[in-house]
Amino acid sequence: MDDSRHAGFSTRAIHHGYDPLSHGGALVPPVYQTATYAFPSVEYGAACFAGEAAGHFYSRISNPTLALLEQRMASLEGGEAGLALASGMGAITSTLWTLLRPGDELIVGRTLYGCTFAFLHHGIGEFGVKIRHVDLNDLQALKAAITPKTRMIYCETPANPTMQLVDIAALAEAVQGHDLTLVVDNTYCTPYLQRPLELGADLVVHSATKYLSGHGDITAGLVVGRKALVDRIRLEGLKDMTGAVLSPHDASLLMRGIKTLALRMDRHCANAQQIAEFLLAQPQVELIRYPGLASFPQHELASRQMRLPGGMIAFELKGGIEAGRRFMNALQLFARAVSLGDAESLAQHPASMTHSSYTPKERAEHGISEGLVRLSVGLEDIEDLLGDVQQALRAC
Ligand code: 4LM
Repeated sequence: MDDSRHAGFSTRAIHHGYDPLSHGGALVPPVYQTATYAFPSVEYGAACFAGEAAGHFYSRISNPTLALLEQRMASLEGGEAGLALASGMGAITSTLWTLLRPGDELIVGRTLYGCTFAFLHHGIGEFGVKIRHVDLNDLQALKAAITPKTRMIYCETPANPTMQLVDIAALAEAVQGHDLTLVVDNTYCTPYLQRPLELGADLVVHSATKYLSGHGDITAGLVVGRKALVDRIRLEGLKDMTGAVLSPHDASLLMRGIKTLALRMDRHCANAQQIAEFLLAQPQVELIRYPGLASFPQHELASRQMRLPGGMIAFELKGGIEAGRRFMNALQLFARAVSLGDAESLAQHPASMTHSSYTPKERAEHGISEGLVRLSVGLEDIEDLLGDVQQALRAC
């Protein structure tokens, strides 16, 4: 089934853009493991380089296996075009290096993944781009922060690791008419749970290392949005600046993961909801942030913006960082590991791991408490996961 544009989410995740009968009947798309491409003539090669012919000419720029992945992801996110890259950081840096210039201003959400924060403050921020953190749900503060030099607004929702949400539709409406690009990191949700482009964002970026691949065996990144923007990121950011190229073999593994995305996300969310409800009822728990709990401050927004509340939980124990350490060290089924979205359940400590690129003062300013524990709830049997959390809590 090649023309699956109007089919359902999972049908497109499995079939979009590929017809086995055009590939010798191969049910699974072939892996074009090639760096370069033979031209039928000098003139054709020159036309490819001039952008006048659509053919592939070097795999740093495009490759048929990646092109299929890009087309499929564009369909799932509801965007015109996609771009596959070697990691989430490859996607983020290629996008920002392309769209920002010295003197430009960038407004970002209050909290971001640690390496994104480091790239802003110690990377592009040192090349003349001014970074302002703003609570993007405070539209008055946002409007006050926008200047004629503001070229981009960038956020994560839910934010890693605080779980704070941004109302994407309200944000897009508030910045309408300004000459800027609204970029949303959709890693925590995937297009199965949330589609920022349909809510008014211009670009979506992903760490496809997480739920999209789903099996913890590759690093990958994606950008999706309007073709003109994505083409620029391909030809400037990826080709000339970062060179963060995804390997064709990893693109094939990523497409394999995406086929089961909806099934896996349903299970991640169902498991996380039960663990969150269990934790909420425990006397040792000081606070818990999970969008599926009625006590979550943005529960109504979560129900409106996300199909399901996701597989990530942030919580803190009454005993603070020491109790958190004891809890994590006592876990037997959850692995103590960074990353997220794998079949395996993972637990990590943002202050000393994923967000250690913030100084303690910066963590306090950006709402990341030292005792916060982050869970990426996997696909195991819920009874086993609850049993593990229960026995680890006894150690606190
Ligand atoms: C982690 N995260 O949190 P690559 N955007 C978001 C992320 O969470 C990440 C990236 C981008 C974690 C990695 C160790 C919201 C990463 C960066 O790791 O470059 O694919 O993605 O545990």
